[in-house]
Amino acid sequence: MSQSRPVYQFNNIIVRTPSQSVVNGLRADDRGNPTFEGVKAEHDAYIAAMKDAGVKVTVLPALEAFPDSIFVEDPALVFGEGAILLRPGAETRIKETLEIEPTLRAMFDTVLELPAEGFTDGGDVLTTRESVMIGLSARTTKVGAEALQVALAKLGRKSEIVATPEGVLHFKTDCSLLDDETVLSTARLAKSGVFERFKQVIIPEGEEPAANALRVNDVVMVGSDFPRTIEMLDKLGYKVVPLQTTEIGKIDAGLSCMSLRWFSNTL
Ligand code: CIR
Repeated sequence: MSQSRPVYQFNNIIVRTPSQSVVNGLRADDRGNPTFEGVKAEHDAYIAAMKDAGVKVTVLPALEAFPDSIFVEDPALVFGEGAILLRPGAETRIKETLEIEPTLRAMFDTVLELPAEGFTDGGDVLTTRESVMIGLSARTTKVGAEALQVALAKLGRKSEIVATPEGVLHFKTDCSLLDDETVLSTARLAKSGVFERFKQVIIPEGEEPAANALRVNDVVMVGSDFPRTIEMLDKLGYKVVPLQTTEIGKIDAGLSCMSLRWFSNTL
């Protein structure tokens, strides 16, 4: 289904306050624990930037039992037309879905569930104007991705299953949309040919984590630790909002992970 409004236009987001346990969040390589205060400061700045970008922010309470629950993007997928409850592929995260479910049922008329087999993390899902791209990864299995395709079809969304580069946590770890026609991607992901129908802006070598940027309305939020990416996007005419991601970066997270975003006609 193609929509009339730009895919990056949002007026609603859900975020979750970080728990003290966030310092124990999952990570592939240990570069030391993030500090709670640092994560909280980065999260607070993110919420402020979202409000500045014109979205209504619903803030859910911290969940001490779930260190990674600040990353609300992974247990669900939301659109104006409905929400889908996902099945995160990390054992410590799968029950985050049950925690976010009541909020989604209260906010959306349609909430779809996936069958209890296979796994899908929201971090592997890139919503584009023409289709929803689902990246296979260590967190998203083929069975999970196919089940998600069935749910997406019920919401009238076309989808496609694509590959995530080896060793990369999520599909969106390595890419984000800059606008309806343009994708920001690492060279390693672009090389797979997955973005041939898009204009592609390639991340400067050495700044790969900057690929998880986030276009919200008029602005592109980008990690402030990535000056060459910021300069490149600025020169291309994007209105860049640098946000610190140093602490959440230690637990393999970027900017898309911290919110569920949608456009509601009934705001
Ligand atoms: C995890 O490994 O699940 C978290 N430490 C990071 C999740 C990042 N989420 C995302 O990219 N959507």
